[in-house]
Amino acid sequence: MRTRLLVFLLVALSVTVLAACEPPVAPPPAPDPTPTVVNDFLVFEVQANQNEFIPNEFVVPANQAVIFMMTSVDDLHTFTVKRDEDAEEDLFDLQVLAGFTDEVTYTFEEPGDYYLYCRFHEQDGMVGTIQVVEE
Ligand SMILES: [Cu+2]
Repeated sequence: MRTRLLVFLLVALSVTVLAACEPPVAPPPAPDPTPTVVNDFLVFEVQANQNEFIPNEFVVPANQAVIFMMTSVDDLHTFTVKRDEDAEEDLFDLQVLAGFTDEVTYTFEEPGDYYLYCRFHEQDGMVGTIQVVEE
């Protein structure tokens, strides 16, 4: 019984050591597209990488406070939203530096499709949709 515990501990220790030695070469895994609920906020994780939002489509209930938490992998990106593509004003504009994660909190009131874009890479197709649905 003692031996078994010792073997287990040794294996656990070597796995930990190996994990710590792994070089940080692999790109970070894509975020889970399913939002989580934290203190009545609906939290969406987003990744900005190679001029793409991952994911780039979101479904949000109206009148629900949401948090978009974006990690930028490779560049300065923004998570900027307007009522639609032709709207003059942004509803909000989150800027995230390469290697950082930041968040914005917003409550959409009117159902419909909202336009998501990156101010620096919209021309490169870095756009998306936030679909606000009835509660
Ligand atoms: Cu960008």
